Amino acid sequence: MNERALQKKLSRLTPGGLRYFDSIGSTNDEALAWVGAPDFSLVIADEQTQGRGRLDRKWFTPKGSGLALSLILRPPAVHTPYLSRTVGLAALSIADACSGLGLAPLIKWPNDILLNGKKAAGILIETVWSGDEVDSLVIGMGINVYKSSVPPAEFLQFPATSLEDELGHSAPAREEILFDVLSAFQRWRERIATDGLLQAWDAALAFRGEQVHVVGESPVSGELLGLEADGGLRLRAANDNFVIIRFGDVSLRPGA
Ligand code: BT5
Repeated sequence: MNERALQKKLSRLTPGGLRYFDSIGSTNDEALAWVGAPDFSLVIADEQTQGRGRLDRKWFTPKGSGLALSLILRPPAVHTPYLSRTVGLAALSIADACSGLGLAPLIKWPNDILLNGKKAAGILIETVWSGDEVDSLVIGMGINVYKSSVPPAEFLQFPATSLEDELGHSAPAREEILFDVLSAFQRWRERIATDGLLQAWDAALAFRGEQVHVVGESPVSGELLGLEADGGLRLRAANDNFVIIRFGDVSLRPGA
């Protein structure tokens, strides 16, 4: 991957700006520090040395192995009521790119993409505020493309995989996958206010109708029913109590 090839490949998507690094700490950190970045600007790196998950967990991106990118959005005011759906836009975009390769992705709400029950991608969204208003959103996406992107098992709480592992043959060049993810993102973004987005997101959820544990500040277990309009998750807990899980630093685990 190099900057010139990326510029050429992505030109049809007219990114607001593009910063490419052979190696970086975290693309999200670079994106957060990019003052005045235009809408749909991108930070991409071949390697991250301090890649971040949620709650200061680590994200593993060895050199030449996967996609580590941060997309900067400057949301227009009309999108303000729907910004909580942004994680769905990102998850569906990665899922669409996987489907385009003949894979069968599912979204482990809120921020993971699973292939065959294993994590192939994660999303980390961070917000830059200007007073009470959202100035920009940084959407970090880490996608395991080649086998070498999969961390050693002792590094993981949940099994991981890569596109190459699941395809059973070599994966396409990362620039191709990036193009597919970003063009899907642009299509879904136009539909952020629609029921169609929610339906597609809902249909892609992993563990629907199954028992899950929600691990986080307020743990709860129940049957996963589907999404709320804001992208929150609806569960049927014990005694037919319906529980809505809003976004936050929660993780799902399958099991009764
Ligand atoms: C995430 O957090 O899944 C969000 C990951 C976002 C990474 C992107 S890469 C570009 C941008 N720049 C950054 O610095 N970050 C973003 P979370 O749900 O908290 O999951 C983190 C957990 O996933 C870790 O504790 C590990 O167990 C596991 N993990 C780490 N690297 C992985 C990998 N490459 N593949 C699968 N699992 C991984």
